Amino acid sequence: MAQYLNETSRTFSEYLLIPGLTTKDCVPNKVSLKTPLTKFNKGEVSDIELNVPFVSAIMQSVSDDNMAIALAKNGGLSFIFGSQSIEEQTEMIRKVKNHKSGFVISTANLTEEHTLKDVILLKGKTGHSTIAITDNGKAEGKLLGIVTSRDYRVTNDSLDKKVKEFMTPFSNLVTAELGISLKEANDIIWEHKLNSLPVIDENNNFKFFVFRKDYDNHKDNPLELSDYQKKLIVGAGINTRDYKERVPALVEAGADVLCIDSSDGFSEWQKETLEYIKSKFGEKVKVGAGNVVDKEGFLYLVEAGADFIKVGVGGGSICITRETKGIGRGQATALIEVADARDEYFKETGVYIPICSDGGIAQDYHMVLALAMGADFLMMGRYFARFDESPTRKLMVGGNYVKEYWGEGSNRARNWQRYDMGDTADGLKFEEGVDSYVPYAGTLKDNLAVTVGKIKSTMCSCGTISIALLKEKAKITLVSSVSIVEGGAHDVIVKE
Ligand code: RVP
Repeated sequence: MAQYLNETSRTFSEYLLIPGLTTKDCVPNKVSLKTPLTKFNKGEVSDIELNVPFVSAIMQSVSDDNMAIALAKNGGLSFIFGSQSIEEQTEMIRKVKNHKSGFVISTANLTEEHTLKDVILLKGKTGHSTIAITDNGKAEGKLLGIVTSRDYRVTNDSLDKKVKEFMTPFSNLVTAELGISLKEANDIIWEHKLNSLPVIDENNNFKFFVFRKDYDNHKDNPLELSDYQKKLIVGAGINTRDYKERVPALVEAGADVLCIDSSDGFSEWQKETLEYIKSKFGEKVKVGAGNVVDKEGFLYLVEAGADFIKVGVGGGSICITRETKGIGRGQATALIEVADARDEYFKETGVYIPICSDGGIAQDYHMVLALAMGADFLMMGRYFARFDESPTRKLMVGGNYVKEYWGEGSNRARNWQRYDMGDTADGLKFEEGVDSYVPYAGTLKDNLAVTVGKIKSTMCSCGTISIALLKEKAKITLVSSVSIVEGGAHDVIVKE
């Protein structure tokens, strides 16, 4: 006979936190949101700790290299989507690992033999008015000069004039050597009244520009998540099909952590994938697994070697898995059970396996609830899709700016490996996700600052200044549908 669970499957909106004693030293600027990403033994710390407890979803419409750079600079981490070729995904990883704040790899480059017409066309195409002139016209060629709009007058000069006749030649340029810090580069820019400073290696090969206007944007990222070489930390999504080729390529490209991406992770495919990775690379390659929604699924993947476990089936904002397949569990209920299993496992073995609550965060306060219920960090798609840094188009719809956001199980993404049941060879049999818009919200940095501010304030109301304390001390209550009405503005006419 089927087993019936004596529970109602619940979601975050059905709970609230009860304030605890706020002591005088419990103020937002003392709150730490540091949290472990991968497993560790009692008394030790995780090899990777996030500075804010957020990771961006493994989705085409959310996590590319641009998002990964922005999020790592602000203390979180992106898992670059795996539903693309191995070459494309590794290229994105390389771009994140090679990123140096404030050091820009030039995308507008020409040779001396190009003409003023080429300069004007390139400026129109790229929007950049500073063009590097190199021996091969590429960003990594030998630097011969630069052209800026101060070097020519469109009204007077012939369009056929060669670049070498009007560029500022190398001999007249102030340059800096590779290895210089952003602060030192900025000092040179000010001292010589420059707008841009080319950085070159010992053979005069062009490496980067540092721009005057960028310094202020880049100097202030105190939460930046970087490795021992000061390179940004980045993750990558993988699947249970091509991992024998994909994983070595991602490791070689510098991915810091991997995650098997699946809507239903309680499977032998995941076990095999984990075992393969651990036997080939040992503990130096970190890999998360999921998604699961109960203790059984959690323990299965932990025993197979997972470094963290992702929780959630069917709760994503673009996800219709519950409607189409009838599988899933309320996100809060799933999380509470898995967190309990994680704590029990820790008590028995001394090994702490971080868990990630994935999907279904619709309000900022849901984030604190998820952390209080035991999540170590949260994966979000909709939240990040709204920002400038997400890879999708920004459009005007019905008088408002929106950004596109589509599920990995939608026809648009066609990520069949994520929904693979072992026999799917050539595509999705049915959709498990939708194609949608989300309201455009501006920059990641600005939005994250507000969200983090709210979380810290709630944590202080609960009398806690760390995520570990929040988990230990939080008092959580169920709310009735009537009291949910009481929680919003009610019985007043709200002014527009
Ligand atoms: P949300 O943050 O609520 O937008 O949810 C994002 C999560 O939804 C992802 O991390 C993933 O687990 C899930 N997802 C992604 N695509 C789909 C789908 O097409 N059904 N679901």
